[in-house]
Amino acid sequence: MINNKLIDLLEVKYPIIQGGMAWVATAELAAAVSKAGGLGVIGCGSAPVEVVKDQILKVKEMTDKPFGVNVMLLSPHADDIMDMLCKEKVNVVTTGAGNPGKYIKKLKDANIKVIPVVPSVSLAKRMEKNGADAIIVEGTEAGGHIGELTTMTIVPQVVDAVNIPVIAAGGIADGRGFMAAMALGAEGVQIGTRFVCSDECIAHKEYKNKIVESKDRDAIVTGRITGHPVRIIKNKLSRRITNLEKDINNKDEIDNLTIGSLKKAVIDGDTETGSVMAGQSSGLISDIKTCKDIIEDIMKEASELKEELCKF
Ligand code: TUI
Repeated sequence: MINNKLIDLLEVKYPIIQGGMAWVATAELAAAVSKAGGLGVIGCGSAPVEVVKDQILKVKEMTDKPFGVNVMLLSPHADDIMDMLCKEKVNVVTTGAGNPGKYIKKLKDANIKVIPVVPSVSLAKRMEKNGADAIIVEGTEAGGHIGELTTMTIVPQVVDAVNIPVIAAGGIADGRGFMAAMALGAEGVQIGTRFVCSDECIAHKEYKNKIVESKDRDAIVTGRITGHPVRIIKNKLSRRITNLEKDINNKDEIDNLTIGSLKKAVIDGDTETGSVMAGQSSGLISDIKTCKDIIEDIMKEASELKEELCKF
């Protein structure tokens, strides 16, 4: 691919960034994606600094390719993790669930590329002003903690509003989604859920199966009343939360129900009372394959589509 700003910025073969999903995006997944030519990303979630550092060392042992770390800004360890990342000189930091403004200068001084995930035009503009190298714009189709706007509408608005490269996220799982994102003006994509259903992902097989088996309307949103909307696959937990959401006084009970629920699903394989975070693209995913096959199939489908679309 020629003239792609994201490929130049990240020094990767393909403009595909893997989502930094808590518990799921371990060293194994990040290394596999980076080896396959994308940008693998370790997801910190709420893990303490030593755990994240171990994961970084593990990826460095597995590959010389560039990789990134996603810092979830609601984590109590975010400050310490940022300091450690500057020392470890990772290539890229992506952030989620908050405004990373106060960390950008320190990361840039350590020669780290900073790519915040944002759900809106205003935050994208602020991040560009603060020195971000690129922006991941995540639509509400994504899994986990989400914003309100769709990928289709927010990506082109951010493309028009900033001059740094824009990466589209939310709902992208195949070559069609990739090409749609490029048509909206993105320089690349971030993909999460499709990579959960990979051989290298350490998530429990029941977690992967739950995504593979899910259909178009199964990835629903819980937690709107708590102010932390989270997209998960429908199950016993989601039904319980949906019921509790009928009464605003149940806010604390809902928050308590979600603590530890992601680990329960990802690690223990309890996909009924655990939280199976996944995006709307779950309905598009019907198999588990290697990260290399995922990436190469996306790029092959995209390049075939390019020929098709040139007819118009
Ligand atoms: O961060 C994500 N996805 C996540 S984080 C996560 S862990 C978690 N679990 C339960 C509750 C909360 C978090 C699971 N999935 N995606 C990136 C993302 N960032 N989506 C939306 C945002 C975001 C939201 C508000 C980014 C910035 C922001 O700024 C608000 C402000 O401070 O101005």
